Amino acid sequence: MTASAESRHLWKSAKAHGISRRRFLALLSAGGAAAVLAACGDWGAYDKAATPAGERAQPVSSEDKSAWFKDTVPFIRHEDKGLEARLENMQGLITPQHLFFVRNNSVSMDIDASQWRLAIEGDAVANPMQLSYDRIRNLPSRTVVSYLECAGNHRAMFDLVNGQTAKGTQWMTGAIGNAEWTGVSLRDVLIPAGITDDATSVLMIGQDAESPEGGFRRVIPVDKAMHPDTLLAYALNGDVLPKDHGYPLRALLPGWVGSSSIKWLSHIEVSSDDIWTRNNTTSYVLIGDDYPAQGEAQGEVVTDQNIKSALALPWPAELTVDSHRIHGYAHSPNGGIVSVEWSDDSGNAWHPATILEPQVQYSWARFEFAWNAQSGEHTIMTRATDTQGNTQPDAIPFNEKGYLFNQPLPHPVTVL
Ligand SMILES: Nc1nc2c(c(=O)[nH]1)N[C@H]1C(S)=C(S)[C@@H](COP(=O)(O)O)O[C@H]1N2
Ligand SMILES: [Mo]
Repeated sequence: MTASAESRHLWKSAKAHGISRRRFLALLSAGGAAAVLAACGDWGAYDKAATPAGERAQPVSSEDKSAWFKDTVPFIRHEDKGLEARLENMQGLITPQHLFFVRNNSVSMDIDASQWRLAIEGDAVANPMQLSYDRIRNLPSRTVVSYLECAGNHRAMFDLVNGQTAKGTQWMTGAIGNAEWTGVSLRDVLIPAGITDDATSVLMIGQDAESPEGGFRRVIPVDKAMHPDTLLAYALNGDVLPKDHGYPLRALLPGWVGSSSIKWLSHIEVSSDDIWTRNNTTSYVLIGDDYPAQGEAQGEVVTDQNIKSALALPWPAELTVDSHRIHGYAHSPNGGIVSVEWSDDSGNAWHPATILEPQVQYSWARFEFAWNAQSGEHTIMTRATDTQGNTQPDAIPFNEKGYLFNQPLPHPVTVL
């Protein structure tokens, strides 16, 4: 078929499905033939007939119940807010789900996937729709390997290393994990929903409750939303996404602050305007003398993470007098890690560590080096550099909520 014959054919079927000429043109310009076909097909209709989305799922927590589903023994527990991973428990590149940290702003949700729907709406979609779990799992799938890190990972170091306490969960180095995520590209649902040319922001809302705004939420710019590796994930390391990590569906934004990877996702609002919510005005914003306000935010809105490295050792660590294989993890949102250096004399002399392959996509890198432990008190520091030449700075300015601490960490080690 020629292009014009094809579009005549498309228009005929759109008209037969009660779609106006105006809406047809909007669909076509936003998402091409795929968007028109989706609007004609039973795509929307199928799922719209079902139970409406957004019904409150049951929170797990009550006075006598735990806020988590998973066994909390392997973790450092921060009240009901966080299960911090111990990097020293991790043996390889991929973090198994039972060692993967959890960060909840309310509690883990228990959602019945057969009742659940993902609603896609807003003024910048021509064809709002609701998708069932089965429908989403039927779409073309995509897998990415990526680390996921809380913006507040290393927050305790503002106090421990720089002597100034930041507000929030005092995470050490374990608010991070590295996993294989499988789902669908967010763009593959936004296009059939008829995302329009003037779409600016995409707000994702989780089904957890109890904040004044409703479910936990984060707005992202349309470019990040349309990146093929921005996922709606239903699987973690080849298994069904665990409840603590957002079952049935979560967002996964490689390289971005963990808080943008919304768990128990139930609503996506596509808007032609900027959207300001708690999580881009007062939370996940760098607030401090060095950070000017941005839009309605009280400082600089945190988007991507920054380059860091940490040792897979308890803090403080105890070792015997011996030669040890010391290992750890380094990661950057801007591409692969090209070097990690270590120092055991407060950063006077730096020595190269070995970077271990593979570093797939947005994965973190493993590194290791041999260290000849002599009895006494020591600190070991590490410093990573990525393919773009970003490296960990000697000092970073304070911000009130303690995000993005990435100075080299002076890891205390006692050798007996
Ligand atoms: N719905 C919802 N999504 C959420 C959160 C939340 O509390 N509710 N926490 C966010 C934060 S702050 C982080 S760091 C990551 C943690 O993901 P994980 O618990 O799967 O490790 O989830 C994000 N997504
Ligand atoms: Mo977070």
